[in-house]
Amino acid sequence: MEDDTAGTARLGDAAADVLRRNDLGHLTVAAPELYPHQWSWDTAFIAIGLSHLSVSRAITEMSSLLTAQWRRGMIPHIVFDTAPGYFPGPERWRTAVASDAPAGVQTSGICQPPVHSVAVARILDQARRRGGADRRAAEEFLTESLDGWLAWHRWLATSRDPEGSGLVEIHHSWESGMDNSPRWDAPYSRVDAGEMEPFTRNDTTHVTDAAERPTDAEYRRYIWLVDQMVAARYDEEAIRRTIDFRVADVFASALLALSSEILAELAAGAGRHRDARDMEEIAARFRSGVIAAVSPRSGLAQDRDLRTGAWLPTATIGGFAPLLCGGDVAVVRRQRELLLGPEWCGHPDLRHAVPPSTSPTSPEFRPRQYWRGPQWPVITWLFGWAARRRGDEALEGQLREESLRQLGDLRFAEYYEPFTGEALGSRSQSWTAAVALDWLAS
Ligand code: 2M8
Repeated sequence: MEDDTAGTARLGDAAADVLRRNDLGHLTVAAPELYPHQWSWDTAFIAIGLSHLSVSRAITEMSSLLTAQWRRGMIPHIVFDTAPGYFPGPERWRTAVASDAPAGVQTSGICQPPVHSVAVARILDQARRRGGADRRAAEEFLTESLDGWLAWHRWLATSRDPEGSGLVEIHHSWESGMDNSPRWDAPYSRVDAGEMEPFTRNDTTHVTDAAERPTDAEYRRYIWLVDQMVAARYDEEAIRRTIDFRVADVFASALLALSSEILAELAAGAGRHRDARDMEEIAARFRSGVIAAVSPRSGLAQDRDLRTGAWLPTATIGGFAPLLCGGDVAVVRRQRELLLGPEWCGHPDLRHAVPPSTSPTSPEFRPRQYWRGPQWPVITWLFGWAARRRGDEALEGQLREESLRQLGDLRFAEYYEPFTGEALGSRSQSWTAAVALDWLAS
């Protein structure tokens, strides 16, 4: 058997190679065929990986994303490159109807979870460790980009939580990043996609088995919602009045709390104390919102369907939101036990003890289907990183070790079948390679 050092070097080289191959110079595509553009939250993870290869390239990645920021602060979920073939492309998003879409760049009209300040902080750490020109470049980048990140968080905290509930409202499951998770089944059951302009999906042609992707019925609803947002000219108030999908997303809320806490530290470090206080307030509000959403029965945090007021109790990885943002010691302790227990990472049939996207004991669990059961290396990383930040090195160590074993297949899959360890979805997925690099460096 190969010794550890050789295995580690091989994994690091292969991961770096994926990022190089997916690099268009100013941005890294999320995956070579399936996702030939820049995605918002992928970018943050990719930049973390890149920071181990080149601080300046990591900065370019984040800067490119910021050039696509909408004027009121939203960071769009896709920044389109010129590659054809992804659906829905700019012609369906029609963002020119919006009053605040940026000029000179084509984007989608929705957002994704806010993890960007995690990347900015990580780049800064790396750069400070290296010193010299890297350090200067990263500090300059922070000064230049800070207003953009602050505007993004303020937009989420106002436009997406106008009533101050402490939970982020989403208008499409693509905004959650966990597109077809069973988290959204109940709200989607109330989305009745009517007459619409016809469309052709491309995604299913880029995976071995179309069943690894969302169904056609799900896609009809996805596109229906896009069309509804276009009809509302991407005006947030009009969208809230007219759209068929309005859900409070507990996972995105936890990420906003965590990222705002980090952004507060970054702002304070840059001498921007008023902004730092604002970010601390946002962090506190969303942390409370997440903790208030925890079901005392299951111990998991719940999303909420804002059209009916119903809490959504499905047992998915989204329920572990408090492990990301903290806020209640007893809740975090119970969640840690749950995560390592037999319904999750400790399930006896798992090939690798990392969190599945849906509990294998849940009736909604599907081991091969996208966000309905497979394990996502990027999500494992997120929980490991948050554990370490909380001082829980034991949990981080365990997730890191198991994740590195999973990534040892060198496929850098988008997701993995939890029982067999089979690579599924796209291969050479950028964020998977990026987290491999970061695990190796930590
Ligand atoms: C997946 O989502 C896109 C739509 O945004 C798609 O299926 O076409 C999700 O896994 C999402 O979280 C991810 O950011 C994106 C690119 O990796 O792919």
